[in-house]
Amino acid sequence: MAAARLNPLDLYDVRSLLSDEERMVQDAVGRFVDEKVLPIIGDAFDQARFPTELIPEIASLGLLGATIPEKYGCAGMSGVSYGLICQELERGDSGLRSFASVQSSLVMYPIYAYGSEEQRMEYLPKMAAGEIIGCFGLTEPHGGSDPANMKTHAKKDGGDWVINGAKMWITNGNLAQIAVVWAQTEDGIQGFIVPTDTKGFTAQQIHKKMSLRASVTSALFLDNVRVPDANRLPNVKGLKGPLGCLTQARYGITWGPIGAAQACLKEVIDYTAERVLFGRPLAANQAIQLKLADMARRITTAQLLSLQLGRLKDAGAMQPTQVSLAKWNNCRMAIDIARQCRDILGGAGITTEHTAIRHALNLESVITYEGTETVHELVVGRELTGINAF
Ligand code: TGC
Ligand code: FAD
Repeated sequence: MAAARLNPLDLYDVRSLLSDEERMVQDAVGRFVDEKVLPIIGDAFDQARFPTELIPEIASLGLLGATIPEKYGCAGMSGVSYGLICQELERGDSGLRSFASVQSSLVMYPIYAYGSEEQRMEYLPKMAAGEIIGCFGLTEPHGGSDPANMKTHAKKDGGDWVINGAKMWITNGNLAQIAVVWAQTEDGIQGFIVPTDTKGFTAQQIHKKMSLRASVTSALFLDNVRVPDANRLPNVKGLKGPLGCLTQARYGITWGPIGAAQACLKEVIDYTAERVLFGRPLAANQAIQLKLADMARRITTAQLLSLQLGRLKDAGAMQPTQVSLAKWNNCRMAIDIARQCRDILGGAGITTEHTAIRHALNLESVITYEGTETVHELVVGRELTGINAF
């Protein structure tokens, strides 16, 4: 009797390791992506347009700030569920996952983890509902890998803070009603909630992007922006504040590229079965099967890595170095697979009628933001040797 066929996108049945609730979350987001995202995302990418019309449904599915407790209007899901949300959204497009990552891990998380109870109550329910969109300003034009060398500064002036500086490559910048801005102060780096309609605050959208085209990316300028002390995040000082947010977002990003790689592999499995060259399906060639097998091996490895990371996160034991290893591995896995799938599609692979080139181009950003591949390799190297090579 022939063995039952395995799921080519989940060869180790990682889904069987999920709880019922986690499977339900994955199915709900998967349906949303199949029905609402995939039909429009190729055109949105071509038009360099973030599909804002999807925000209400993303919010009503509980995908914004998903791990934050229900008390704040959020869904109170597990870290693994959050990972699955990222995986499914990025199966649609990295831009959509970026939107959710920034809102959830980079804006709602610091308000939840470092904010006052008043700040949590004021912002989190509205952000979960998609009524307030946020952006996260850490990177500056002179070099994002080294945020300790930050030039943006905030000066105390009576009961206010006056912020001056510039931020670069900021996701959601021109969509946002609030920005979490990190600035140097006399007491070290601190975070401020800055309403984007504050006098002196400007967001300028970055155009000509060949990557993350279905996402808004902006430069922020702060010219004597004045906010009250009530807008400072009171419970953290120092670089560990923004780096703590990055750990949350990077965790989600370990899952996202799995979805992008699955989308690409699925597309070429179907394509190579149908395309006939030299009198046989493309898939009948050893050279093609070796490539497909290698993709499945790398996706499986990434799935197991992220799931174990998620279990560590939910047990409160996840370490930043472990996140770096998975972010590095899974982004590299996905970009290699997307590029190879583009090649297997031949000429057809160069248009957005197929998904591989869109994912490959998007992954150029994903492997760069939230710490470049080199940064994460060096974090792991530092852990192994005890020597800081930065
Ligand atoms: P270092 O001396 O290592 O650490 C300073 C303090 O921070 C603590 N820490 C962390 N805490 C939480 N999570 C982490 N990942 C942490 N890493 C370090 C550390 O314990 C220390 O605390 P304390 O109490 O001793 O003060 O700092 P360093 O300057 O040596 O860091 C080096 C390096 C290169 C690792 C760091 O600067 C870095 O990660 N650079 C990359 C910057 C980056 O990733 N930027 C991302 C910007 S946001 C973005 O890209 C959003 S894209 C989103 C989207 O669209 O999806
Ligand atoms: P640099 O830091 O100048 O690095 C340039 C090169 O030098 C890289 O290859 C890097 O790996 C290498 N390098 C750096 N240090 C070393 C070293 N010690 N040894 C060897 N090589 C090294 N930032 C935000 O704050 N908020 C956002 O919402 C946000 N969204 C983004 C969205 C997009 C689409 C993109 C592309 C970026 C976004 N970023 C955001 C910024 C992102 O985090 C930075 O681009 C990233 O951290 C790298 O910084 P950089 O671009 O200044 O490159």
